[in-house]
Amino acid sequence: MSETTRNQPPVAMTVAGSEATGGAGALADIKTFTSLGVFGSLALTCIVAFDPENGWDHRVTPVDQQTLANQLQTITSAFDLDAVKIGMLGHPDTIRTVATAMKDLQPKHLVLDPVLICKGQEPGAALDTDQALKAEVLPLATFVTPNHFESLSLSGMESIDSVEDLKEAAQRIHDSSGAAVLAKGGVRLAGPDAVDVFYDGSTLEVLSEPKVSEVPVSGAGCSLAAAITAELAKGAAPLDAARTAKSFVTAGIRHRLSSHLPFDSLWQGGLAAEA
Ligand code: PXL
Repeated sequence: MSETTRNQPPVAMTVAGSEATGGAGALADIKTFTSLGVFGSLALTCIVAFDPENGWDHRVTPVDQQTLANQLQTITSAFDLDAVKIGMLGHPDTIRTVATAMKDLQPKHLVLDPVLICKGQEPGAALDTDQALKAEVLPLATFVTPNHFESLSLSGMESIDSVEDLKEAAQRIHDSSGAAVLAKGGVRLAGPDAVDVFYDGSTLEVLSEPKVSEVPVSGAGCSLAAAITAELAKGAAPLDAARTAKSFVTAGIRHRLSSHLPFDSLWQGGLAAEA
């Protein structure tokens, strides 16, 4: 059913895992879309339930490939999507299913949060995922938002210790993918500011906000990429989308939620609470 006279919100899809507490993953994405005035749909890739009896370790249950393909088919048949975000895929098979769907869909905006490992996981766990993500999904992305660890992996650099290093990483990742890049320094770069570097092949811009917290906050990466996706869905230019997303996340960190978890969780209502 369609009524052309009605003012409809833009529609975005996230392809992401559920993290049950709602700090990160698909729930963070959908809350972000809603907060920024975008209708969200979800193709669920896996279910993460932290284990409170074992140091809040990650327990990951993948969604089977046919069920994921079905969700992608439903959503892409129902909507002319304004933008797509890809979050945690977690397994090479999942990467292949999603890459196949995205090759067919060719979305105008495909924002890739190249989630390799979550806080507290061992880097080695991600190697096969890492290769498949680089080979199959990165070339399809129009925008990619690597954190410090992911920037090392995607750029092939040995270390990223300064803003100059982060600029080089952003340039290398753009050169190999063709995507606009927001390489995030976060709390991994020393200094009073949380610094990210934007590069799209012509504009190199350092985005900087005073650090709110010296420890990582759950959901910051997911919400940043989701906010970029929402802004692109609304028609923003990539650099403007990155700027708005950074303000959204900084306010969300200021208003973060403490709990029994060993880390705080970003609150997507932060920016609205400050308005
Ligand atoms: O923050 C990365 C992330 C993304 N998606 C899911 C997660 C996590 C980290 O815990 O669980 C589903």
